[in-house]
Amino acid sequence: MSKKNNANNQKSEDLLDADMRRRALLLGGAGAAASAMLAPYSSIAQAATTEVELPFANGRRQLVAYPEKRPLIVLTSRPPQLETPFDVFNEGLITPNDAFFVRYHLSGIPTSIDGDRHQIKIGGKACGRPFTISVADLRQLFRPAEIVAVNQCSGNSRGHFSPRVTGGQLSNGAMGNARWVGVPLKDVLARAEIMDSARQVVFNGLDTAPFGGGDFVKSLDIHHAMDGEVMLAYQMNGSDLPMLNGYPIKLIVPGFYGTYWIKHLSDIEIVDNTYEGFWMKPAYRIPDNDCACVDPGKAPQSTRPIGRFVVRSFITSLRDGARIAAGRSVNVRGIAFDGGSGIRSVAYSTDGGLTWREAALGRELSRYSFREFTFGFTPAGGDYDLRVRATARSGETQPDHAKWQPAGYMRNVIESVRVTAA
Ligand SMILES: Nc1nc2c(c(=O)[nH]1)N[C@H]1C(S)=C(S)[C@@H](COP(=O)(O)O)O[C@H]1N2
Ligand SMILES: [Mo]
Repeated sequence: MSKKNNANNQKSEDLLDADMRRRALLLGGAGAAASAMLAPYSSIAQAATTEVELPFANGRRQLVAYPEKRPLIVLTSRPPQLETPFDVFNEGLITPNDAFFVRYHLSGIPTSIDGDRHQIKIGGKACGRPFTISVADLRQLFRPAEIVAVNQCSGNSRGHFSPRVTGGQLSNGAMGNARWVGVPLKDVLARAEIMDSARQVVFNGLDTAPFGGGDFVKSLDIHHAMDGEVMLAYQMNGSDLPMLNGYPIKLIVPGFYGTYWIKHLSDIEIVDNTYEGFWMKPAYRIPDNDCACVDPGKAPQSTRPIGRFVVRSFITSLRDGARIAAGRSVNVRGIAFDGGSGIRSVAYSTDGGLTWREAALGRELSRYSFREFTFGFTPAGGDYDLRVRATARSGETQPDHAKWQPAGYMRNVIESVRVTAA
């Protein structure tokens, strides 16, 4: 399970280690692991430790520890789709690598990658100078950039949709906040002699569809790809990326839904058209109107690709249904984030939204990060419906009533945490 060891093949392990040592010398002792290895499927899923009940129908899930992961909530095992238990978000603003959610679409996921030697191919019709670059070269030849940013699945919280929609029935744990280190995509593409005709950049990773169907391929407009923030990350929270989160290279698209954050990135194509492969169209599209929503049960008239996060906030220190002590002050904390304008304010209500006051905000790690908020209140006794409503610097705020769309993306209704004081 370690990124260096293949327990099944001592010989190749020896060769690999020798090779790694040699590379470590040549590269001046860079400590990064040179390869990664996951066990075969048969041994991936260890015995389930516990079960959890997510708060919607058919919400019973197993907690299973996958390689490099603590026990996480299993949505599907093939391909692996793992959700972060919500308590983790109260541990700190950064989501630990071993607790970070996992989402794949195709079951042909890589289980062994020689990290430093892994190559990314850059080409496409609107690329004047195609080339390949290794991860080692990315580390060596470019100035590293760093950003703290939330990755969130488009379908995070889909299981709470009413009326319900098809797709992975996730609660609120398909998100996480990490410190990413890598190379701005702009700096890499500066070597590609991009032609004036360039319209989009298309990204593919190593995973495949063994039973047919297309690769998971996504695209960004050329100006977005070149904005200096989109990044090829080789580090997550100070370590190599976990295999299941895209080792050795993941595309970071701050403020945009996770679908664009291609894992095990292997191909970049600069193209002169709008790429419309399956995962850009018809998949991952939203109603093309201001609210990205339709009346429940209706189909949108026209659609556009999903883009930036809508603003959200969550109380993390109290669970729905919690019992607290009457007459004693409680300190409530939580997190808020949006698609990159940053959080301007968080209001809270202890009476189900009748009256609101301002919560205190913590330090801003970045405009793309989880932002902490806190407030105190002293319950007299009885039932309390606690709500928080974040407002972004863009002016966007959270709706009182959940918006609906058939794919179950972009949920951001004001959440309610009901507690009883006695
Ligand atoms: N190669 C590859 N990259 C991918 C995907 C995938 O299926 N294959 N899924 C995307 C989706 S929809 C999400 S939400 C994020 C999840 O990132 P994580 O698994 O590192 O949390 O990966 C994205 N990148
Ligand atoms: Mo996703």
